[in-house]
Amino acid sequence: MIERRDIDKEFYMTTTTIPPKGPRIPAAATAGVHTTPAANPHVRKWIEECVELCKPDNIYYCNGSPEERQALFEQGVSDGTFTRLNQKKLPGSYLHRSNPNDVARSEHQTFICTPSADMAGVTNNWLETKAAYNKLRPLLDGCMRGRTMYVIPFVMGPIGSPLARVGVELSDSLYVAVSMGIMTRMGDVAWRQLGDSDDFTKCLHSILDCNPDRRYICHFPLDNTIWSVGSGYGGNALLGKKCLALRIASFLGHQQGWMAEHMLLMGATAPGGEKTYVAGAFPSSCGKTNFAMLIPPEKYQKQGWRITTVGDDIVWMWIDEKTGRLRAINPEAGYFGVVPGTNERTNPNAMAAMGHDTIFTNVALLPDGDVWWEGKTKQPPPRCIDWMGKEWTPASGTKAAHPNSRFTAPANNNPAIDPAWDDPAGVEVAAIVFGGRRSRSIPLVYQAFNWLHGVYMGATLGSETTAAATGQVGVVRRDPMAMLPFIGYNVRDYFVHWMRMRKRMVDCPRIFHVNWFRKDAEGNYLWPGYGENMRVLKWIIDRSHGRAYAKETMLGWMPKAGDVDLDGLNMSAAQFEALQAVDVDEFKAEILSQEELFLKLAGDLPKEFIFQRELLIARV
Ligand code: OXD
Ligand code: MN
Repeated sequence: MIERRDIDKEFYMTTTTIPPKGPRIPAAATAGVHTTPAANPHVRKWIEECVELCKPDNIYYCNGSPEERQALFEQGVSDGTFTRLNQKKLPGSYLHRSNPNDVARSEHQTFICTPSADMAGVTNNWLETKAAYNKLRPLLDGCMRGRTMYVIPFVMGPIGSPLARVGVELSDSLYVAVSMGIMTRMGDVAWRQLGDSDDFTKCLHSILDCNPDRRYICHFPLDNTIWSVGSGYGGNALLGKKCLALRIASFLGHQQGWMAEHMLLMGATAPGGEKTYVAGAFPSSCGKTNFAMLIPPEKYQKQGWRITTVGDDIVWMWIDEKTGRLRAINPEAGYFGVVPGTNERTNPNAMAAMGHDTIFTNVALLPDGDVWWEGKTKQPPPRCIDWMGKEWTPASGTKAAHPNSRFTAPANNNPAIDPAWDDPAGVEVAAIVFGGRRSRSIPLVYQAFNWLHGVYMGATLGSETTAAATGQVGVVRRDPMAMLPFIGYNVRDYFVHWMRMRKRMVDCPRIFHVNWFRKDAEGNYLWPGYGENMRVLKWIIDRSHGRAYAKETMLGWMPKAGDVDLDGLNMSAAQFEALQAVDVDEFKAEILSQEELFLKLAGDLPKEFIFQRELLIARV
C-alpha cells in the first residue's frame, strides 16, 4: 500500500527515459529471478553479435512472469523511469514521463531499407540496406555501456496460431521491457514457440541519448530485422507493434498470401445469438479504440445486443482453406490507447481496462497519486503536475496531459473482451469498415458496390491529421487503408495484393465507409458518435448478411433515413439526410484531392484503379 508521504515526494518528481549512466546492475529485486539465456543457437549467435556491438554492462533475460514484472516496476520506481500511482485507486499502475521531444511516432525518421528504392515505393522513406546499417552501426557501437540490455522474447498472435510470429527485442529501456510484457505474449513462452527455428524477427533498440537528430527507425524486411535508435516512444520503440506487426508483417503477408492491416476487430452478438465480426481501418487517433470497445445504447442492450473486442489496432488476416473466407487474429495482447477525451461516458470499457495494472505515459499526476487528462472529468483539477513534471493549474493555459498521452493495459483487463480474442483459429470477418476524420463532404455511411470498389474506397481514404504522429495537426492527408505510415513495401504492390486476395476468396467481407466526424457550418458535430455508432453498425451487419435496404448512389449503397434506426436519438429524417448528403461540387474537389497519391504513383497506378476512378467521375 502506498503512503501519502511517498505520493507527495513523487508528486514533485520528474522522470526521463534515458537510462542512467554508470553501472546498472539488474535490480537486487530482479536478482534470483529466472535469467536463463536463450537456448536457440540462432538467437544466441545474434545476441552475441549485438552484445559485441552495443557493449552493455549487463544482460537481463526477461521471462514474462508476474514476479519479474513487479521487480522491474520496483526498479523503474527507484531509477525514476516510473512513478508509482495510488495503489488503492489504480492497483499495479505506474506513470511514465517521456522526454518532451519524444511523444509520438517519428514518421520522417522511419525507413524501409532494401536494395532498391522501388521495393519501398513512393510512400516510404527509403535507405539502401548497407547504407542504413552503416549509418546506424556507429550510433549503436558502445551505446549500452553502463546500461542493461534487456532480452525480450515475444510472440505476436495467439500461441499456436498458424500466423503467430516470434520476435526478440534487445533494448536498453526498462520502459520498453515492461511495456512489451503488456503488449505481447512475452517471455519463456516465446522460446517454446520458436523451438530451434531461425524464423524470428531480430529487433534491436537503444534509446541512445534520446536526441531527435539521432533518431532512426529502420526496417530491413529482407533480413527480418528492425533497428530503432534514439526514441523510447511506443510506436518507435515497442518493436512488436507498428514495426513488426505492420511493416515487417505486411511485407511477409504480401510474399506469403496473407494480410497485416491497421484495423480494429470487434464481435457483435445480435439478440438471437448471431455473431458477426467486423474489422475497421481508421487512421491513428480517429476513435478506433472507442469503436472497438463500443457499448450499445441501453435500448440495444435491453434487446440483447452485445459488442466484444478482439483487438483495437492491428489484425492479421488469411483465407481459410476449408471455407475460402477471410479469418483474422489480433497479434497483440494489450492496448496502447490515447487517453485524452476518454471518460466513463465516451469509453467505459477503456476506463475499466486502465483501472489496474496499467502504464500511463505523459498524463497529469494528481496530489493523491491518481491520474488526470483533458476530458477525463468536466472540471479540471485545481492543481496537478503536468506531463512534463511541472506544477499546473487551470490558469496555466497549457495542456496538463500531452494530447498523445497513452495508457498501456493488458487486453484481458477489458470487461468486453471477446471470448475468441486468444483463439489460434481466429474469427471469420464479415465486414470491413474504412473511416476517417472528415469535418466536411463525406457522408456518415455508405457501402462499396463490390470488393474492387471497396479497395478503391480504402485506397483513397482521407483523414484530418492528429497528434499521434509528429507534424501539422488538422490537415486532410490521404491515408490508404489507414496504412500510409505502416506499409512495409511498395504501395503499388500493396494495392495489387488487396485485389488479388479477392480472387482466392470464395466469398468476401462487405466493405463500408463511415465518417463519425462530419460537422455543420457552425462546427457542431452532426452525429453523436460513441455508443450511438451502434445504429450504423447494425445497418452494416444487416447489409453484410444481405438484409437491410439501401439505395444506389454515386458513392455506393446508402441507407435512407428509415433504414438506420434513429429512434431515441432526437434526430429528424431531414437531419439524417443532411448527414448523408453529397454535394457534387464538394465531391469533385474531393476527387481532385484523392489524386494526390495517385499522381505520385503515376505509371504504377493499377489499371483497376483507373477504371474505378473513371466510373466514379462518370457517376458524379
Ligand atoms: C497507434 C498509432 O499508436 O496508430 O496505434 O499511432
Ligand atoms: Mn494505430
